[in-house]
Amino acid sequence: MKRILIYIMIAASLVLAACGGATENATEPVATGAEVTEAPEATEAPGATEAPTGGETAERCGDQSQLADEIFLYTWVDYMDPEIKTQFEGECGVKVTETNYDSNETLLATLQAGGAAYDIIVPSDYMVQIMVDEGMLMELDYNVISNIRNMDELNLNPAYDPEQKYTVPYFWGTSGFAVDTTVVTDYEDSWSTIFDPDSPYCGQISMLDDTRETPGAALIYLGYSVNDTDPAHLEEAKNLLIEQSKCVKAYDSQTNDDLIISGETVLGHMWTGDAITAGTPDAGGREGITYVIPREGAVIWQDNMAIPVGAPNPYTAMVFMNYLNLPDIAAQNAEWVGYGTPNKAAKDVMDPDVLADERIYPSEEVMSRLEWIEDVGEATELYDRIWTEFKAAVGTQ
Ligand code: N2P
Repeated sequence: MKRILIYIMIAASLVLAACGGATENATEPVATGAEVTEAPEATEAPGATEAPTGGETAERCGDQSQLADEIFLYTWVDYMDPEIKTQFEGECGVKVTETNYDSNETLLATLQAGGAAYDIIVPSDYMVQIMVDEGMLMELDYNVISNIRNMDELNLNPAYDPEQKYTVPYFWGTSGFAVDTTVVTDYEDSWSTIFDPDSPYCGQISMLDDTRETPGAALIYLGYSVNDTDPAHLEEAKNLLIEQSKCVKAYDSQTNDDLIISGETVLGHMWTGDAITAGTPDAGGREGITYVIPREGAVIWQDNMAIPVGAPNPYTAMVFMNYLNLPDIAAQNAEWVGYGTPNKAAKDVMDPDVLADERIYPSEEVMSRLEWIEDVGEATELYDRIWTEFKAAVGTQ
C-alpha cells in the first residue's frame, strides 16, 4: 500500500497549530509521572515532571537528550505509513524498527514467551483488558503524550482502560468483507454472501485467520453475539465454518488484501482499512474493490498503543506516541491506512471525502448494529478449542 503525501494538510496543520490547536482537552486522562519509573531498566529519565525545552522541536521530539537511538514497534501489518517512521527519524533522530503480528493472540503469546523487547505494541480493546489484568502494561505519562488532547473524547476512557492509564487510541474499524465488484455483481450486504455453501464464488473467498474474529463472523450470521459462550452455539459456528471451508481459498489476516487485488479471491472477510486500500489505486489497490458492513452486524474494534512492562525505551516510545498524534502526522497516517482515526484534530486537516466515507466512518444506524469483542474470561478456552477443532477439521493447521 502506498499513499501520496498530502503536503497541503501539513501546511494547514501548521497554521492550525499556530492558531492554538483545534480542540480543547475534553477529558483528563490520568497522568502520573511516578509510574514511569516502574519500567524495568529504564535507563532513560522519564522526563515526566519537566517540560521539554527547545520550542517546536521539543513539541515534536520531546527532550532530545533523553531519546534512545532506536525503538522497537510490534504491530499489525500495513498499519503505519512507512514515511512517518522516516520523518520521525529525520526530525528526532530515532529509528523505528517494526515487526508484525497477525492477531491479538499472537501478540500475547509472543510477550508471554518473553525474550522479545518491544517498546510499543498495538493490542485491540479486549486484549488490552487481558494484558492489564496480567499486569503486562506500563502506565503512561501524559506530560510526555500531551497530544492526547487532540483525541476525540468518544474514543477515550473506554471500558477496557477507563482511566486511560495504559493506552493511547490508535485506529478503530470494523470487520466486514471486501468485494471485487468487477466479478461479483450480485452481492448482498449480508454475511450470506460469504457463508453461502453454494456460492458461485466457491474457492475465491478468504476469511480472517483469527480465534475471535472468524468464529465471530459465523456467530453473527447465526444470530448470536460475538461474545456468546454457550457451547452449543459455538459448536454451531464451528460447523458453519467447516461447511464453508470448501469454498475458502485462504484463512489469512495479513495478505488477504493482496489476494483480492491480484484477483485470486473476489470476496474476503477483512478489516476496514485493508479493504479500503485494496480499492484505492493510489494506495496500491485497484478500482472495483469495495468494503461492506453486513446488515446482520459486524465487529467494531479499537486498537491502542501501549508500552509493555520491561520495554527498553519507554520515554522514547511515549515521544513517538505523542508524535503520531500531532494533527498533521495523525492525518497523514489515517489517510494511508484507511481506518477511522480517533484524533479529532487530525480530522480538521483531512480530506473531507475520506471523512464522509461511511465504509470507514459508519452512520449511526450502522453503528448501532456493531458489537465489540470482549474478554470472555474462562470461556476463552472454549473459543480456543472450537478454533483448534475447526482448523483440524479443515486441515489448515
Ligand atoms: C491492519 C490490521 C488492523 C488491525 N492491517 C485489526 N485490529
